[in-house]
Amino acid sequence: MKFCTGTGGFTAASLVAAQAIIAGAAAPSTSDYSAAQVADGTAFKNISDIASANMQYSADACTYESASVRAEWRTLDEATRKSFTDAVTCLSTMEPTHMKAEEASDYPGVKSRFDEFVATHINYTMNIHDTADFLAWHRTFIHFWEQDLKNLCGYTGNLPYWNWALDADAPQDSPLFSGDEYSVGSNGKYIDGRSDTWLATMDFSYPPGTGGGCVESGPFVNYTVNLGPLDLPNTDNVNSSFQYNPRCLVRDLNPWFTTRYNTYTNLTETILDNIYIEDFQNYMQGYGSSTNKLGVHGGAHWASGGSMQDFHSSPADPLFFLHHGMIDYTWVIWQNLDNYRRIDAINGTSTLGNDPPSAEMTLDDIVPFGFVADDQRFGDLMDTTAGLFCYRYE
Ligand SMILES: [Cu+2]
Repeated sequence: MKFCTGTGGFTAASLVAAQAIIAGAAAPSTSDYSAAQVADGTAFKNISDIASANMQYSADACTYESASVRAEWRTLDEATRKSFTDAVTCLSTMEPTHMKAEEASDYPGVKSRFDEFVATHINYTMNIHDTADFLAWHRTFIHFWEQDLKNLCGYTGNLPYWNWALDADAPQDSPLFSGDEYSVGSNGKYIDGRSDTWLATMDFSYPPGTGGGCVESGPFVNYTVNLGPLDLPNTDNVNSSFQYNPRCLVRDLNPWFTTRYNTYTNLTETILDNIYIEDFQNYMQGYGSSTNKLGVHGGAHWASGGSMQDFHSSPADPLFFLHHGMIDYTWVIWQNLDNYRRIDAINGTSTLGNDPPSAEMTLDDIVPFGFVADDQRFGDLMDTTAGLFCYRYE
């Protein structure tokens, strides 16, 4: 077990650790740490350790010890990284498993098992973002993808995640995108001479990133994206949701976004400064704030470029699943800093921005997974060490 305790030397943090494991004690807040500890990742490491310690007190069939461990990409050995990307390629070249023959004409762009995930996300986009089940739906979506990598493609590891805070200064220099055979594929080929992009929905312009073209080297150099884009600025979007539009995988890693939205300060404040689920989920997605317009969730989507910027078809880039691993990890920490109050905390309806208006969701609602898997009861998706799930992060 690679669970390590803090490096020591910060008494405030050890004090917090001692308090948080007492049932019902308040979760730590930013004021328990210095600004330097928040900015350099020390506070994040500490709250991750506290959340892990708290998880050891739950006594389900799935225990802390038996839970599978999801680790950050760069900590995996080379063989595990390679077997992961090989399994992704397997999924993207495998026939669909859930779409019925008579449905194929309605989903012309669904050519693979991987595409069934993309199509399902496209189908439910307006019911899984800025809704009560944003976090739970995406947790479950990446879980089923991880299960397919294992069960259909022989992957023996666990879903890795991308801690973008480690790369916030310069994501283009991240080891994830080195482009060697143990990376998640390179950045896109650099395209010169591009101008700033006006994002009307966000009311800001952003500069071009460090790539912009097709992924040039590494595992996904021959990968084909079949679906989308539906809502990219400056791009020919498809005319219908499931249109067949085969093309290369595009990336455009852009520090303009990560330096604003994906630093350790952004990440740690997301967890510590939002006590209520409605505030936590809004802050993470950038809703309801004029200063945090994208949140850590939107920030890393926009910072990646290509399909990852497309609201509907973003799972077309395998990087989506590593990013959403980090989003889920962030939620796991938030939940387990005060698990008595937070494991089952939900708030909101089932429509984006409650438009059109819909009923407040409850834990008894059924959450749909389309071509991915059977529909699930919302309340069964809240705890990563119960029901469908038995995993934790380190
Ligand atoms: Cu999504």
